[in-house]
Amino acid sequence: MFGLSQNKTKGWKRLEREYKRIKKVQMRNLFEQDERRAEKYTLRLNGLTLDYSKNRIDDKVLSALLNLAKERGVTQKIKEMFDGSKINFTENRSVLHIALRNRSNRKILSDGKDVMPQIREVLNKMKNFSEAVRLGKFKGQTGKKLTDIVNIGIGGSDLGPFMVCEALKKYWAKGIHCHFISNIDGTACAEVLDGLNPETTLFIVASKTFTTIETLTNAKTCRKWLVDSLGEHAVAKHFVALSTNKAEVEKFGINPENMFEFWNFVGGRYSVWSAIGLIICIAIGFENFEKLLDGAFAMDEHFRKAEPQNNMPLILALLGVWYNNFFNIHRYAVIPYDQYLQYLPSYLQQLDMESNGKSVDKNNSFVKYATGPVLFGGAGTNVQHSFFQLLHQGTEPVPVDFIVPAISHNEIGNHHTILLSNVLAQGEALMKGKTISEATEELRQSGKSKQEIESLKKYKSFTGNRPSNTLLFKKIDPFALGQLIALYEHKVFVQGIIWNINSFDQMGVELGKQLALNILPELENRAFGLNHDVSTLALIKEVKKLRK
Ligand code: G6Q
Repeated sequence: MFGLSQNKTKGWKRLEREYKRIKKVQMRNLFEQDERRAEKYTLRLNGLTLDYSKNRIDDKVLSALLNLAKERGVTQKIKEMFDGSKINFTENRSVLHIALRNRSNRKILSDGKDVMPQIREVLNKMKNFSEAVRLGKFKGQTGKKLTDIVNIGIGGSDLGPFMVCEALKKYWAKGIHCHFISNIDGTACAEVLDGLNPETTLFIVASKTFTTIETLTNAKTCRKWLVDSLGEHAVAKHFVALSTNKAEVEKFGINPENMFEFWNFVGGRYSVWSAIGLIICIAIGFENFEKLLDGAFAMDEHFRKAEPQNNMPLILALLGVWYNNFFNIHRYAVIPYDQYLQYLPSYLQQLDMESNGKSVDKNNSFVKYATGPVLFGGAGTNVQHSFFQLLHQGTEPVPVDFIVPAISHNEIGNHHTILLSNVLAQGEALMKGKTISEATEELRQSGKSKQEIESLKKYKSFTGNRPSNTLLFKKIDPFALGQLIALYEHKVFVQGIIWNINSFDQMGVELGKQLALNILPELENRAFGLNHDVSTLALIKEVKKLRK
């Protein structure tokens, strides 16, 4: 399958044979045959447990999957990332989000230069600034404490800080409130600004390139809102920037002293560990932000050093490949059973789908196999009452990752034990299902007539044999969250290696941006009859009519 000819490799063919062998095997039988199955297919790391026993695998499958990883040179590729090789080859860049959370004294090189000193310098600046804001030492223009922090950014400059701030809400400093403006839709701005006091508001403009139209437009609107009330001078006290682009930051009117730098070796969707995390530092304190980095670093070290069969991100990645390429299931769901993690699926959606939604391989050929799957999800138990019907009885299985903190930050009555019983039951139900004879027996016991049983038994049956992973840990805290995010980052990376694609560019985002720039002048009556298809032309006309 790989290389210019895209011929199937030996390892790939071996997995195809394994698939033919195992496709009819029921997981419930595998559990019956092997009492040690759960223990055998469980990995543990710093309080994080991955139970992957409810997958359609056995030792032979696992060994064939690990063989594929070996064949694809995964270990070497991991080393290349950590060594700063330019693995983002379409943009000629190193991929060094791992350096942002390197908590050791190890040097990490990009272009032969150790990147650690500059990373530590920015971290220090983030520490000082966030502490000054939290303590009320860095004040607004009129001398008041800054209590409302607004992050203006989109995509990678929004989803990470937003998800982490929400996940760690219990750690927010008293009296500090975080807000996020992302969408170009004026509603996003209006809803956040409504009710805020300019004197106590700090805006963080987060943009790696500082050219993103949504972010700059939102930032300009917020700037005007502030200046209208406090005057031009106030900008220095109420605006900071997070960016790689000093020139554009200055052009926008933010003093470079108020800029927190990061670098091109940090991809947008991997940037939560960089200056992009400033709002997190202000909300939860720098010490807690460091714990987030510690968690990610612990996962990095594990990923770098653990043997393949014990390597959590690697195993998760291989299971994903198993379903995607051999069972032809091109989707999966991530379901956190914790309200604070409700935005994790959206965050992971970008991480996975922007990284591996690619169809040209590293040899410049179109791939002939499936790459990144569709990821979706939502918080349990809510989603049990919406799309779980399809997960249980739809025509195609959807592998699920259940994310489960054993303790809630809000242990009220028995809420959390009910929640836990639900998540454990879902995994069990998906795996076991309910045979027609079991459904028949259940209906009989409930007193249904023969005729009723006949007409209902199929509707009441479940095929089961539907895979899930369970990621269990004590409580959602900064360290646990750091570990979890890094786990998925590395999983996505390994899958990119297997599929021979570049997980670190995002050319697909560009086309829509280009075309929007072409349509804007028409909507604003600055140009007419540009080159569009007839459907788009008709829609432009209609939109203009409605807006008259
Ligand atoms: C992420 C993408 C993308 C990016 C946004 C915002 O990996 O590159 O989501 O983060 O387009 O870009 P800026 O930070 O440059 O505004």
